[in-house]
Amino acid sequence: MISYSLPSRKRIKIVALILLCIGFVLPGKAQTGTQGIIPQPVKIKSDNITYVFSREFKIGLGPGISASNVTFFKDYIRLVRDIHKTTPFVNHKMAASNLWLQINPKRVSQPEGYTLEVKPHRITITGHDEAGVFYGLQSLVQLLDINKSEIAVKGYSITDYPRFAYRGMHLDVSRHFFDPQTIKKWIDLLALYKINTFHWHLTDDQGWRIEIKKYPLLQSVSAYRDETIIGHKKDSPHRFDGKRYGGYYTQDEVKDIVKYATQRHITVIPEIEMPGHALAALAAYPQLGCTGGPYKAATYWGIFDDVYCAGNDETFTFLQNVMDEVLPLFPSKYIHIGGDECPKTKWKACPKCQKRIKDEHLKDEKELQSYFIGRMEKYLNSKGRQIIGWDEILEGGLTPGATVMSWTGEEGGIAAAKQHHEAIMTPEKYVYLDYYQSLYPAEPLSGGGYTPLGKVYNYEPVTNELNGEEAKYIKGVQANAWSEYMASPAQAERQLFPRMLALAEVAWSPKQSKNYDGFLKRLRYHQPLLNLNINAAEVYDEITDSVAETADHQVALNLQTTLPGAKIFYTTDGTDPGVNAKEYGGPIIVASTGSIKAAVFMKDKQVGRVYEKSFTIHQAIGKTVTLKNQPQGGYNPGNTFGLVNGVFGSKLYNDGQWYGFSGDDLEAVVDLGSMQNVSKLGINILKYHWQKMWEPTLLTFEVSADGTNYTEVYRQTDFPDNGINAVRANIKIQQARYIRVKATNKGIIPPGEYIAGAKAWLMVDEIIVQ
Ligand code: TNX
Repeated sequence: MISYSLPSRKRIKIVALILLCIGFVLPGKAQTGTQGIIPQPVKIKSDNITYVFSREFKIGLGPGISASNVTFFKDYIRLVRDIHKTTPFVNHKMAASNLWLQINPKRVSQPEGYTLEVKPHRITITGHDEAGVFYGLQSLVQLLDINKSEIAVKGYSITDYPRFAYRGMHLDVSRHFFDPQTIKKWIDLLALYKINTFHWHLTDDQGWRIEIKKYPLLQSVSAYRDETIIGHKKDSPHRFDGKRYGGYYTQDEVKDIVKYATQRHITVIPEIEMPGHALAALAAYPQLGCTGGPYKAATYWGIFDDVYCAGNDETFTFLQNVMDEVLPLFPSKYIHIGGDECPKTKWKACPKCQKRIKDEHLKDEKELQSYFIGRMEKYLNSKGRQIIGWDEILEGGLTPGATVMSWTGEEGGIAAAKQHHEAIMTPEKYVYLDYYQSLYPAEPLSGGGYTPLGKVYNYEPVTNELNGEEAKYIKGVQANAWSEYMASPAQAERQLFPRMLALAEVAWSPKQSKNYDGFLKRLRYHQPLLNLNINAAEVYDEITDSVAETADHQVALNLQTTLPGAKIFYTTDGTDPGVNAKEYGGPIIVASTGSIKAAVFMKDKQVGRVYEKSFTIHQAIGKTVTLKNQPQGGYNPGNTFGLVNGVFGSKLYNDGQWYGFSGDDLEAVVDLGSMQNVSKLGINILKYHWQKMWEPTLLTFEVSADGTNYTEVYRQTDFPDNGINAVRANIKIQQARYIRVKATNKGIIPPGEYIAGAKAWLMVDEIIVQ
């Protein structure tokens, strides 16, 4: 029986035809050759023999190996086999087998490890355990040469085992729902790349997605929202599609998916969010919120003040009853209880929560969060399970057996490991697959950050801040797929693949064998994504750039492509570049205002899309800038040149151009180096209240001859545009050497606004002097 998740040959042919017709060269895809394995094995040797698959291909299963291990392999062979349709036949005798599978923990000592030997007469996989045998098969799938009329595989000798025991992939099904068939298709992909944990984010503000029989309103009310925001949450005013949206997995569907995953050596960890991200549940059971409601499942993305009431015992009864139905469906040792992004505003004003703080002798609302998590942990421990929570469970103290999933940075994981708690590294900066993978303007709408393939690939989960003993508590690594901007399986696949393959290599391969160019070489030859009809993004070889300062303080644009042997051609006159344009041969000095367009070419054919960057060249370019307060977090480009480099931060706000000050003011002084005529001053201010980015309450420009005595020449208090506010002040022409820009941060986000009470970000870029 062929699994329905594999696409038909016809669809593959159509995909191949479309790829041929769109006229781009998809590097490697049309070529034959050694694909290599992703993730890179510990040891791999090849020789000159070739094993050709016979018509009656027989797979032999040694003792202890269940036939379910070969299901995917058999389906894949059937899918790609050109000349005949016979399904491989399974037996139990080595002598009668073309492919022999066996378990031998003495020969392979590492759990989940395997050896794979391709000899002229037989292929043999020896696993430490069944998982090892299974992973050997996944490697074999990736080595198959299917470009000829028969399937063949070169002679290989492989020894392989994982670096980390926990190799995870997360999927949010609350913001967007993916049907069981799609989930199974992706589970096949996880298995193919040796990821062994599927973290299933089942509940959130925008929808509750698992059937709980005791609480039928979770199905009829919480599983649906009235409508869904259109576009990015930062856009204002919010626009909606007016369409009711929802769905949930029945317990039978959940069981079926867990079984499907288990057969592929994948543990499914369910996440039931608490105490925050709970709006969908509160919509059905408003008595579980501090104010009693009414509540509605959220129709846009973000953080919401209404959370489970921590003072109400009924909340715990509800969550325990939910767990009583969840636990039998998921045999995993770990249960994820969320714990992230729980605003404390409602708890502060809630008499029940305040009484709980008093009765339990807690210091504050942070400790109340810790009490909440601890109470649920005790319950789950009594049922033989351990909890995992996002790093905010460190607030108010870690509960005894908690494993920390470190997402806001690496600090949470480091802190947990130092306290000898297990940690799983999932820092958003490196492994969030909802973030942009390309900064090209044509890139589909994504979350707020920038995590291109190379950044995911080069992430190192064990930081040198940990000593050898502490490092053992880093159990592994996971990539997260939050689905706000993944409305369809095709959109999700474009975000997940190939970045998930990079994560797989981080999780499995030895640290010393990691090599991004080597990974890309294997990726470009990689057949399975194409064969399995995965809508993988092909943008990784497109141009990336950096804007640098030359020794004489000019602006230099560096362009790169990771495609070996490719050339970059560019223009400065606004036309699209062809092979007759200028060939890029090193930094382009940008001396005048205008835009540079460029594209990658391989043997005279364009690869990917056209790159474009605009420059505004003005008097402050490359001049010394002194900042009173330093920019912070993801909005600290690490130098001041970006403020005077001629490149403006874009609406994406993730392009490394913006300087962000959380709660702090901007005070910048530009030294022009000499007295100069000045007639126009400018700055860009980014205002996205739904992204906590606020305009200043006051902006002033001042000029000075000596850097001590300043004269104010301009002030502005209104910044009406949602998005980029381009401040351009024409001033009375005068001589000055120093320009001072002051912008007063909004401070604390006011009541009634999104994330009221938090510090506002003041976002600025490019100080323009003309
Ligand atoms: C933060 S990561 C969240 C999610 C969002 C995500 C978007 C985490 C534990 N919480 O609720 O979907 O950012 O990137």
